[in-house]
Amino acid sequence: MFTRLKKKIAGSRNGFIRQLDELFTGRKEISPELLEDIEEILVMADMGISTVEQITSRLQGEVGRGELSSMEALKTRLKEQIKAIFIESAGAQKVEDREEKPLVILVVGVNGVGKTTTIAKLAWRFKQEGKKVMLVAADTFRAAAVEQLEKWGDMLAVDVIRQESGADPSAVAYDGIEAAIAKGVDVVIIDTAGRLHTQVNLMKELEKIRRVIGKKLPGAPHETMLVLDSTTGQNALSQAKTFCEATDVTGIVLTKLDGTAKGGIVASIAHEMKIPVKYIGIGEHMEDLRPFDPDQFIDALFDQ
Ligand SMILES: Nc1nc2c(ncn2[C@@H]2O[C@H](COP(=O)(O)OP(=O)(O)O)[C@@H](O)[C@H]2O)c(=O)[nH]1
Ligand SMILES: [Mg+2]
Repeated sequence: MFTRLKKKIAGSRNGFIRQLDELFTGRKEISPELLEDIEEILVMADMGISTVEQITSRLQGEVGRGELSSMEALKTRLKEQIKAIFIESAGAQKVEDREEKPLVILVVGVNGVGKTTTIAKLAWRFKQEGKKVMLVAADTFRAAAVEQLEKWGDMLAVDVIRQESGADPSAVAYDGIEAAIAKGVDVVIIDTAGRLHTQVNLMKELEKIRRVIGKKLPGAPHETMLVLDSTTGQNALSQAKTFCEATDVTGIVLTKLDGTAKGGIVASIAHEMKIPVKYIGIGEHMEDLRPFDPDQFIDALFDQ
């Protein structure tokens, strides 16, 4: 599993991590210029300026106090600083460990980020754990979206609740919760359209879905997962801000980390949103959705 993760995020490892390594091997002393160069590489890797400033100012402090005497020590501290950012934003309960039944997961995010595929992968994970899963096609805006979810439902042998395209998403969500309760389902995953028309409309649509779900099953949705495409870089961050203002996001899924050399976006999102990154997507296979593990991720990134 670790080897596959390493292989899948090779883009970032051969990208900004290699640049850092070249910097560390090419320089003899820890100078202000070296710290500036590190800063530049991290910013270019989509880590975001405020995140990078936090990291380098801490490193600067340690250098100033004479606590970092070798390049190796500096590299280790850099790794630890990035890991600390992930850990600061984590802390929330794992989705898999939640005990609500049915556990209702609402999946939001703009078109094309990987919501529907992520839902299929989540369904596969829960099924592996022996749980009964149901999918709800509340992305009623495009007929193809409903068909795509149904196709996954067939492949995974999971029920999909749908209505005709153009139906009210909250009505489909309501049907879904009702069916899930009736059938004794363990996990319900709701796909949404996530049109970024206007902030107000997005908010209204998501709030209506939530309200309707909560009416049928108090406390639901238990998780609202925002899916972001890591290849869109800082754009993903601005989407995160929009969605977090519009609704109560409890976790983030960062997809397509196999398709970027700028894995720094994970740290940027974790640091600026203060919402845990719960899963990462590293490919098209079912096993390519992984619960986000900061230690493992950092090791896979830095270990050559
Ligand atoms: N390489 C890669 N592709 C992904 C990943 N997640 C999703 N995709 C692809 O992204 C495209 C859009 O996904 P889709 O689930 O339809 O996005 P949606 O519009 O948000 O529902 C599809 O071609 C997926 O196969 C990932 O982690 N890695
Ligand atoms: Mg979709």
